[in-house]
Amino acid sequence: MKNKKVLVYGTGISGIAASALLLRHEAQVFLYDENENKVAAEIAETVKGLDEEHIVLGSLEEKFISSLDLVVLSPGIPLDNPNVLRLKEAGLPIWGEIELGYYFEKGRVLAITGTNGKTTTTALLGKIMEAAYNHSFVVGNIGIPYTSIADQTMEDSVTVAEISSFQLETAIDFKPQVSAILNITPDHLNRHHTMDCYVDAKMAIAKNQGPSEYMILNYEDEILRKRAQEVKAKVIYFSSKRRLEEGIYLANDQIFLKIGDDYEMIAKVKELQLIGNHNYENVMAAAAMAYCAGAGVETISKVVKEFVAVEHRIEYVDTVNGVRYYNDSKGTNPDAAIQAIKAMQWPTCLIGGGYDKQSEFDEWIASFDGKVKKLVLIGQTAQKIADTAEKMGFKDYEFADSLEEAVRICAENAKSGDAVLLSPACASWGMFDNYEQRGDMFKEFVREMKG
Ligand code: UMA
Repeated sequence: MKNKKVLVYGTGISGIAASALLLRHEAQVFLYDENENKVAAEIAETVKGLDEEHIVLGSLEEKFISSLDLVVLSPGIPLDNPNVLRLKEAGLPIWGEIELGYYFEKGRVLAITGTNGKTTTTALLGKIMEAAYNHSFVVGNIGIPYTSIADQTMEDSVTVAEISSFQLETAIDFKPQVSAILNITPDHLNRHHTMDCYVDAKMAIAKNQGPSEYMILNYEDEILRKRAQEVKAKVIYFSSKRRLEEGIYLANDQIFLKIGDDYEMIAKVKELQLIGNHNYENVMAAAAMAYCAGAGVETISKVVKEFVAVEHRIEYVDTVNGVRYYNDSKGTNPDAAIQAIKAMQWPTCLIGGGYDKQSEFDEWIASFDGKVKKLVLIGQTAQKIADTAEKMGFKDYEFADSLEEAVRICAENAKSGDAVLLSPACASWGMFDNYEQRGDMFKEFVREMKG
């Protein structure tokens, strides 16, 4: 990278970490953002060694483009963005931030993707690796850019990476020792345009793997079972519905691992702190990945039993006036939000709506199944969801102008013994910076009510 002139595209956490990494390796970095209202001096302060002259905002000049050697894209930038197309036409290599991290990787990588459950599975696998090996890292879509640690990796370190479909679009040589796709249901169709393109992006996690690597797949996901035929890695399945001849599966409320000569019971589900069938699938995927990466069954079994839910994913907040409040801000698509509704065992006031990713909400509303007594809608998709609710005969909805108002409406409608659930089925963008901020604000409003 020394003396290479690199354009780092996007000034979010990926762009900041990628720029710092490149500067440490003596590249000539230009950090770029399309948003011309950003303040160059403020951005420069986020990266050690980067001055204001190396921050580029707004449009990109042809002469400047032709002087570049490499482009590093943040995951939020679509490949059909007009600027990206210009950079490509200029013949520049376009690397994703993950690819740049991988370029500096010295150890092994275990990578997880899927529509839902990625963060929980990544966090759990990270804990197993921490218990099993001396040096491990947890990175990626979970909120820690790969490039922030990539040059600290060692020959004997293990990097556990949550990788989104956005990040996989720009993977080139990225090759995990063990990969996993947990499930695939429609999501991010505004970015990928078609379901086939979305599935292709996810499958790219295994494109460089060969017979010495492993891929863990959900046997109950028909798309994945079909696409497994094209995988060159050794495929190991998990299933929450049937006993498998080889793989990891749930039977009689116990998780069994049956791979090669090993046949072990990993845990009884009542020993786990995680609840819900989707979480048992996450545990099975993490356990299978850990096993294929060489961790011992005893360690796997111990850590999966100790592991507690991650923040913003069906996270219990508090009980106020007898009403339980749950934060599922990470429920950013209908399928994830359905899992949260399934986990509720009480009449529930639900807060939904947000950024429009062109999802359909029929199945989400069908999953209410008499359990949701009130739906409070916020954000760009509020009217679309209301129209779907009307179509499906669900009339107990109301609109709110802010999350705070939505929490207040729920509190007024919930009785002692009920639950209030923030599980929007939509991304947070437009109203919030990210889902963490949305979840944190929800928790703050709940705490204010409690006084
Ligand atoms: N920008 C442009 N042009 C565009 C779009 C964005 O210039 O067309 C600029 C914005 O002005 C902004 C910057 O790009 O300054 C933001 O870059 P980014 O959106 O890639 O955000 P980061 O802060 O770098 O965070 C990204 C991931 N964000 C997205 O994929 C949208 C984070 O995932 C991830 O945690 C982080 O990298 C570290 O790897 C978040 C996410 O929402 C959690 N992911 C989606 C999801 O989980 O559903 C995929």
